[in-house]
Amino acid sequence: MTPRIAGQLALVTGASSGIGEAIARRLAGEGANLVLWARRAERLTRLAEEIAAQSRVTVDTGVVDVRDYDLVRGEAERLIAALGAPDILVNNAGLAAGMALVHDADVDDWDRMIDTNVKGLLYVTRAFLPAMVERDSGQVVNIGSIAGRQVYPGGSVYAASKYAVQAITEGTNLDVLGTGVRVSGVHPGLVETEFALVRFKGDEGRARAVYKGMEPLTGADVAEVVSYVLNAPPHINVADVVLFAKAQGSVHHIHRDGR
Ligand code: NDP
Ligand code: 8X3
Repeated sequence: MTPRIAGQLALVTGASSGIGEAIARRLAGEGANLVLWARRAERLTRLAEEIAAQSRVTVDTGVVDVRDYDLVRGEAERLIAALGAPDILVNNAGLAAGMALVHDADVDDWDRMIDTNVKGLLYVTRAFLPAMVERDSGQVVNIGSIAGRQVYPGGSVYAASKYAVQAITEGTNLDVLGTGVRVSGVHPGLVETEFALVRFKGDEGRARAVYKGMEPLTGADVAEVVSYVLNAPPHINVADVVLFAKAQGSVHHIHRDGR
C-alpha cells in the first residue's frame, strides 16, 4: 500500500543528525519530498545528496538556526512562495546543554536550551502554521521527551523546555481545532544519537555512559513512530506518544546489564 504521505512536502528541523536525520530518511523512503533544516551545511548537503540518489523525492536544504526568528521567517516565506506550505512540519531541532544542578549551572546553557527547544520551536511553528491553517490541512509533529513528563537532578531546565513543548503541543492543537491541521507530540526516552555528546560538550566517556549496559532506542525507532503518526487517516490525530526502549521504565528506572 502506498503510504498516505507519499508526494507530500515535509520540513524537518534538526535534520543533520540523530532523530531528525532518521526521520528524513524514513519519510523519503515513504515518498515524501523533503526540506531539511539545521545549522551544519555540510552534513545537510551530504544527507540530501544521499537521499536524492536513493529515492525519487526532491530534497531541499536550509542552513537555519531556529533561534533566529528573522532568518526562520525569511526562509519560510521563500519556501512557501516556491513550494507552497509544507504538508508536514517536524519540529525536532533541540538539545540539552550540561547537567549541572540549578545552584551551579551555567546560565548560557539555560539560554541555549530555552532559545532552541522552546523559542525555536515556536518561531518555526509561527512561520509555517498560518499557511497550513489557510490551506486547511497539515500536520505538525513536535519532538518532546520523557523529560517533559519527569524531572531528574541536573535536568531541570532541559525538562522545563520539554514540559513547555508538551504545553505548546496541546495548546496549538486546541488552537487549530476546527481546521484540517493536526498537531501531535512524540516523546522518546533514551535514544542513542549525538544528544549526549552535545550535552556533555564532547566528553565521549560521559556520553557513552548514558547508554551503558542497555539497548537504547535508535533514531530509526523514533522515525518509525513519527511515520505512524503522520500516516494515520486524516480523521485521526495521534495526539501524544511516549516511547521507551524496553530496558527503560521511566526516567528513573533503567535496567542495565550487570546490575
Ligand atoms: P542530535 O544532537 O543528534 O540532533 C540534534 C539536531 O538538532 C541536530 O540536527 C542539530 O543540528 C539540530 N539543532 C540543534 N540546535 C539547533 C539550532 N539552534 N537550529 C537548528 N538546528 C539545531 O540529538 P537528537 O537527534 O537526539 O535530538 C533531536 C531531538 O530529540 C531534540 O529535540 C531532543 O531534545 C529530542 N530528544 C532526544 C532524546 C535522546 O535521548 N537522544 C530523547 C528525547 C528527545 P545542527 O547542530 O547542525 O544545527
Ligand atoms: C532526552 C532523554 O532522559 O536524557 O530527552 O532527558 S533524557
